[in-house]
Amino acid sequence: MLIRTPQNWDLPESAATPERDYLLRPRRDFLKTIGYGAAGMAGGALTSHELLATTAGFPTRMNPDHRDPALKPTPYELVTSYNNFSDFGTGKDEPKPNANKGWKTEPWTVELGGLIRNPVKIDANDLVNKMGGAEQRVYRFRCVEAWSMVSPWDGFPLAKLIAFADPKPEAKFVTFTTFNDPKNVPGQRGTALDWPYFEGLRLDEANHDLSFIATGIYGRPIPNQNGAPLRLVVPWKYGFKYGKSIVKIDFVAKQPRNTWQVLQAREYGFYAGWKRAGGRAPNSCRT
Ligand SMILES: Nc1nc2c(c(=O)[nH]1)N[C@H]1C(S)=C(S)[C@@H](COP(=O)(O)O)O[C@H]1N2
Ligand SMILES: [Mo]
Repeated sequence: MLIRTPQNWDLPESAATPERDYLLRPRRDFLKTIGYGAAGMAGGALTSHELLATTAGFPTRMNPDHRDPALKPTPYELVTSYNNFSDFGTGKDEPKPNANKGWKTEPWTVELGGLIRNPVKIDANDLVNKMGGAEQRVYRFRCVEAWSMVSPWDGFPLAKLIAFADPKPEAKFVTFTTFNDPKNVPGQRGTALDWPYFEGLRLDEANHDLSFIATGIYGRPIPNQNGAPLRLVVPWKYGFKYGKSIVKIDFVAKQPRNTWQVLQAREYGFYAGWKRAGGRAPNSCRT
């Protein structure tokens, strides 16, 4: 990861999507609105590729406990076109075209393993249904490169998945292994990172009410470039913790080494908490 000078991605409030355009309308109206060019939604209708992402759980419902009016969402078009997904290129504009050139994110299998009583391999859509469907939460997230976005994420609390996996007492950490397909994904044939991209959380942090598995953005299935069909979101930590396109979740006894720590341990730690002393999680989504 290059450390870059701050960009102007901290958008002025005037550039953000007005709340009424996505929060207060019935979902079907909202989809119509975003599909046909409301202000702040330059994206237009869904492409066929976008429709291939995991679709279980939609339409989703806003969780009012995780919708702070002070957080003004970044427009859909920006959230889904300015990306960090090194597997598909290091330029912010590369993941969107490169991850939509035939890379298949459905069907998709996720494996739960390690120190748990319910090891399982499960289809991503079946997993969402097992988790009771999807809800929407608005979180800010920050990249260590000094830019941030506010996204309405759809998905389910990671704590639900942990309860389903049923960890044994020896399990103290959770790891997230993301997909590895060097044959079809050129970036993964390079040596920029130690593939596959790999992240971890302490079990109690993973069980925190804010820790989330996202399967959508703005009420739509999550696009490939944002980590279809499921990716991690932990709003009090930096974006590099948010492993995208996860294939395996393991429960382990010892603190693992995450991808960026392996590359540059002095700059990227394991906890990577945003401005929070001791890496502790906040009580609300306003981070
Ligand atoms: N598999 C994978 N996951 C990843 C990355 C990556 O390169 N590969 N980059 C991380 C970084 S540094 C950030 S800031 C976020 C960016 O997520 P976004 O593109 O959806 O905004 O994804 C994280 N997850
Ligand atoms: Mo990042």
